[in-house]
Amino acid sequence: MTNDKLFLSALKSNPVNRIPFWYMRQAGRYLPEYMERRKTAGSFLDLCYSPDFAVEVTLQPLKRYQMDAAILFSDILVVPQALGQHLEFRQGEGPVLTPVDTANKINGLSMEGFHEHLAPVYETVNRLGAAIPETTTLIGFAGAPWTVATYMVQGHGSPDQAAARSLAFQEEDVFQGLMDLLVKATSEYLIKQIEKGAEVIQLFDTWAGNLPDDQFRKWAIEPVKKIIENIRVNHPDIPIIGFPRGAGCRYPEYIRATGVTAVSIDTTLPLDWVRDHIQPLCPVQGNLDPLLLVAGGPQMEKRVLEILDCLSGGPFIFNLGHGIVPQTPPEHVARVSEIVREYQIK
Ligand code: 1CP
Repeated sequence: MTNDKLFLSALKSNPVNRIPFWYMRQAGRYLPEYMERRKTAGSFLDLCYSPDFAVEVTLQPLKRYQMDAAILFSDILVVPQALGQHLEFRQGEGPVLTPVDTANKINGLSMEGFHEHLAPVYETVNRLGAAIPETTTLIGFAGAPWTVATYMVQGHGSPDQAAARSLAFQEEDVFQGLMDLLVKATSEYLIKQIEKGAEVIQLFDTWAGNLPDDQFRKWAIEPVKKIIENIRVNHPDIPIIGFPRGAGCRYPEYIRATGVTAVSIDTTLPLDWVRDHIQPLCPVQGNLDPLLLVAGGPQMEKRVLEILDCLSGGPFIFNLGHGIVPQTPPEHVARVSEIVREYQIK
């Protein structure tokens, strides 16, 4: 055993005496204290850009469940906003942006004022380093360019990301221009987070799974590979977790080609396949279905143990296969946390 924090040990494939855990979207609407703070802050974006509130909200789940990692409270869409795109979060509707779907509109985006706009986020990261418990690891994050672009081009979330996929097919050069800008912006954004104290980075590619394989290489693998190269120039050892959600059998190619340190796996991957084909390549994080966390009871508990039994023999971090949903009962999060904390590695 080393003196490393548990989560960092698992990311280095070092031995651990229990399985570290945290949950995607661990801060947010399922917590009454979050809803209370959002009300007084004004809006979701007001929370993201207020270091006082963002620190408080990041810490809320840790106080209840003592996860091994804290994730910066922010959103992947602050990056397009910092590039000059209009963004709002409407109650019950999710994010709404003014679509950038032509060469002209994409050329209207710029990095001028980018870091000034994001200064409150950097300040939050800086303060979190001192605010989290000593054994907890601080995760910084960004959306991967493909996923961020799907919102930028369409102007809102969509089940099929049709606007971005169409633009990429019909006007590849224009779309490439947007992706190049996102690679540059995201690299700089993450490097600043690391300089301010983020100890691990996670890149969320929520919509990677919808790309055909040639497009997956071009828009999910290539940009992430470049971002990782840019980060590693000055931060060669920073652990970077990739989450190419829905990538299925393309996970091994993604791991080899991008150079990620570890992957977060979604709910669809068979556990024994992950053990045999992914864990030999890198540490794995995942993958309880967030809707089982809503359901609770014996079904949830049985699955938590199945995941632990199958994956705890290799480098593993317990997590969900996607983010916590608002209707999740906090007691179920408490129960899963207890099971994982008490689990004896065989
Ligand atoms: O209070 C509210 O109403 C806002 C709800 C909310 C929260 C709590 C949104 C709006 N974003 C967040 C925080 C957030 N988002 C975090 C930090 C907190 C944590 O993880 O504990 C992170 C890492 C994200 C990342 C994010 N935002 C992703 C990637 C991961 C994923 O969940 O797939 C995506 C796709 C977004 C966009 C987004 N932001 C918010 C919503 C409702 C959405 C999704 C819209 C859609 O479904 O298309």
